[in-house]
Amino acid sequence: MLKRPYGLAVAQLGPIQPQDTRAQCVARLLEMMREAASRGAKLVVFPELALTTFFPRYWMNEQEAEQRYFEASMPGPETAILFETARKLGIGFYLGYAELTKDGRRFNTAVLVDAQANIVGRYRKIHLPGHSDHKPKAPFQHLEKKYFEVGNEGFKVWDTKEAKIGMCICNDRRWPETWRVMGLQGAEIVALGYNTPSVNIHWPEPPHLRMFHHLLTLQAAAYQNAVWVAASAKAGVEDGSHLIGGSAIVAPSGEIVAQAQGEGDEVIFCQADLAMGDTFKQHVFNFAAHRRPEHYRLIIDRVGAGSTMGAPPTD
Ligand code: ING
Repeated sequence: MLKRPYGLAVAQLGPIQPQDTRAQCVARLLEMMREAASRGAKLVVFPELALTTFFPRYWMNEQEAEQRYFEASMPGPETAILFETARKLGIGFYLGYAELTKDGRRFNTAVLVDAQANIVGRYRKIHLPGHSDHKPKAPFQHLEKKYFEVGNEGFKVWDTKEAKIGMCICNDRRWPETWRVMGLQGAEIVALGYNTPSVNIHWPEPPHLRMFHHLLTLQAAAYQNAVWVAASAKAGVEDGSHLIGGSAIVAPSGEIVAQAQGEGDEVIFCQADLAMGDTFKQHVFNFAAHRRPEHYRLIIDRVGAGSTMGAPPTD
């Protein structure tokens, strides 16, 4: 018997083509939201930038990007139906999208919406990968550093009715600090979306490593912070560019308990027991009992790897 059952769903999106409209995309999200609710999910996690094609692969000026790919309000005219349907179904959701703020700032953002369709939390992506310059020789660009500002609201955890939920986005998952900051706030579930190209434009990385590193980071993070992880891909071939699938739900044990089978629209589900996280937090990852921050200073004080080498013992 599960002590603290929590129905957790991930809705993986297949490709969104540049010519696809937001309405077409929202219709796909709604269909998966309904399936998630029918399977008993309390939360369904959608991908990063879930309303449009992964536009950072294109070079354009910021104004054109804003006009075509950013949301000036959330909910907006085309996304309100997501909130209304969530309230009717009694299901919460995580949605990633390109945020244009009232004062004209641009972030790669996700919102956490509760079962009454209230936005309980917002996260703005902090680890922006890629570059801001035009690389005409590259097969495609990765211009998140051009189109988005670094998130200015930190990594937070929100105390929803049944679980403490944190959020991050895509590249954030590769950095242990992301997870530890949420672990130190008592996160029980971390939701994230991602768009991960299978081709590396910087060096000839073997494609199988993309999936390996994706799952490795989720499993390590889940275990080392005793959290449930729900990770949702936008997957498949968008305008000729392939994005990995591999949407997954990972338990605090580090074990993958559900994983997408394909690269299309697909809902995966797990009746999670949040009590598993409690067990790991009480024992092996009892932060208060075992962590020694007095020896961790370099993690805060230093950005890049430095050259201060250790000296041999003197006694
Ligand atoms: N995408 C990729 C990600 O971090 C990437 C970019 C892939 C960077 C592999 C480094 C290595 O999954 C986004 N959107 O961050």
